[in-house]
Amino acid sequence: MTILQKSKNKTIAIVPFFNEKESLPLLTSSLLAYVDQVIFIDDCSDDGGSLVIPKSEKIILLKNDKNSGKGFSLKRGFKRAIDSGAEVFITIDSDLQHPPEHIPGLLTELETCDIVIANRINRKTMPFHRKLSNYLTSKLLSLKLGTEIKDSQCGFRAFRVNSIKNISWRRNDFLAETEIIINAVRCGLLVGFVNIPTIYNSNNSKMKHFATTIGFIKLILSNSKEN
Ligand SMILES: Nc1nc2c(ncn2[C@@H]2O[C@H](COP(=O)(O)OP(=O)(O)OP(=O)(O)O)[C@@H](O)[C@H]2O)c(=O)[nH]1
Ligand SMILES: [Mg+2]
Repeated sequence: MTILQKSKNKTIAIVPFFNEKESLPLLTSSLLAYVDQVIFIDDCSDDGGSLVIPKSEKIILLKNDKNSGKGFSLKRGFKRAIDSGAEVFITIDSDLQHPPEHIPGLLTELETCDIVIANRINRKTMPFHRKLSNYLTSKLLSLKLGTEIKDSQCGFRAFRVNSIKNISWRRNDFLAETEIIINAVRCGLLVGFVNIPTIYNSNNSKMKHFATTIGFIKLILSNSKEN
């Protein structure tokens, strides 16, 4: 597949964002080289981020009434993408940590899987607490599910719509991305991984690190069938 060649299936990128005004123009133009449409979900940003998103028939902008979390925004994005006839979704963070030029690689891997998650390698630039959190939660999740989950927290993912459309999740925050993996694997879906570089170009993380890591661990250790 050449770099600008798109998947033959209708592919929609789903981009939840909160206060990412600086990143959105470059992200938008890069994404449109690889996908048919982009759905942005503005989670009540107060930096005017929605205003820098270009108006185009290839762009859908949804706005939450109040800050409702990444998991809630992903739910809205998934629903809208299904309604728009997507056959493949790409989820990608809006802070330029996930290079869109890796989308063709994710789509190639998706030919033999239901979900593909980008696996950040060479994590030298990742802050120590993020490295530790990612390492611990990925190891614990792999043990729980009996299959290797190389990067449980990475939000750069590709999904086959037919496989994922019946997978639901309860969390509305960052934990949703872990819950999606648990529910998908328990439903027999196949998860693949594609290596991408680790990019930390600024220190603007919005995650409450300690509380979120404890939340990930509690979710993974929970025995509830719904988790
Ligand atoms: N919808 C929504 N998205 C959010 C919220 N907070 C952050 N995001 C988005 O979720 C993505 C990831 O947020 P980050 O804070 O960078 O979290 P992360 O990438 O897991 O953490 P780092 O490794 O520290 O960068 C970014 O695209 C954010 O804009 C929120 O409250 N609601
Ligand atoms: Mg980030």
